[in-house]
Amino acid sequence: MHQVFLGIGGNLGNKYDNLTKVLLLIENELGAIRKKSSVYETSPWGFQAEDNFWNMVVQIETRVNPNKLLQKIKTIEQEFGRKRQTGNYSSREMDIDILYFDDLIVENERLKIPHPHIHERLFVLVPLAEIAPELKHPKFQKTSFQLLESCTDKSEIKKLNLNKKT
Ligand code: PH2
Ligand code: MG
Ligand code: MG
Repeated sequence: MHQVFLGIGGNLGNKYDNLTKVLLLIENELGAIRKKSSVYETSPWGFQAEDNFWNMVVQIETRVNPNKLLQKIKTIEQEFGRKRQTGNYSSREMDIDILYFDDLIVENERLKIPHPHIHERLFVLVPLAEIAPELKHPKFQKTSFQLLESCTDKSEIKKLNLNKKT
């Protein structure tokens, strides 16, 4: 079994419904969810857009290899009407990124693990440090907490209280 951390999120459509649905699809298609962060509202990183993102990080346990996992992820993203754009970042209903896959390092045209931008993004580091503060980045040899401490991203990020009955 492989331990995988996924960063998920989107800024189009019904973000609550989309996250609910993607968690089900992840459980059904990829593997059991072991840990789940809170949901964070985050401003678009690296591009301009009207709509904020909802982001979270999950830890799953899976049997499939990295290439197969990527293939399955793309199929799930398409369920949300995701259109693949080349070039710059754009708004989207759902994005699922492989952050870590065990302590594997993979770098080829199709796939880069660990995800190359983890250390630069609060929308990844904050939820990641919430569920796995001591997890070590296999390339930088730094924990999520240490990466968060040295991150220079100043984007807005706000934890949502989705279960609060007020
Ligand atoms: N994803 C991107 C680019 N920018 N910004 C936020 N806040 N959240 C994202 O998930 C995100 C982003 C590329 O995948
Ligand atoms: Mg992404
Ligand atoms: Mg992606």
